[in-house]
Amino acid sequence: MTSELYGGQVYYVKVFHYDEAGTGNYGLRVVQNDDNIAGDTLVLNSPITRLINYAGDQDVFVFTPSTTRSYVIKTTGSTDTVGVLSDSNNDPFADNDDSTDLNFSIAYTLTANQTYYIRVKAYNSNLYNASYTLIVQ
Ligand SMILES: [Ca+2]
Ligand SMILES: [Ca+2]
Repeated sequence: MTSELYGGQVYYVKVFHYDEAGTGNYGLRVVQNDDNIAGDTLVLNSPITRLINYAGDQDVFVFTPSTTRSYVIKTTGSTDTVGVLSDSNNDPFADNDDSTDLNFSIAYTLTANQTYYIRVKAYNSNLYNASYTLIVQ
């Protein structure tokens, strides 16, 4: 089930067996809803719009260039974003906060057929429900 929950409130989840007399084990997990849990694949020149779903949300995108050259990775929109570029070992090697506006923009020479990870977060770690559009050019 999906519900919007508010900070400082107490919530109860009642779990019961479909069969009144039934017993058995079950697992229960509460996760924050994210539009980017598995990581999205970024395609050259194909903008992708996602949300900072909750405070502290960091969306991760995967990009594998087909040619070695300089690429520009940036967001557009009204959300103040921060971007971090990492290599296939998830080691960050470039980051940016603001470019000509509050969107980040990273220009870097990337190697063909290497996997890169782009992490997008909001500059304001309390921000949520804020959209941005990510593009690699
Ligand atoms: Ca998200
Ligand atoms: Ca920014």
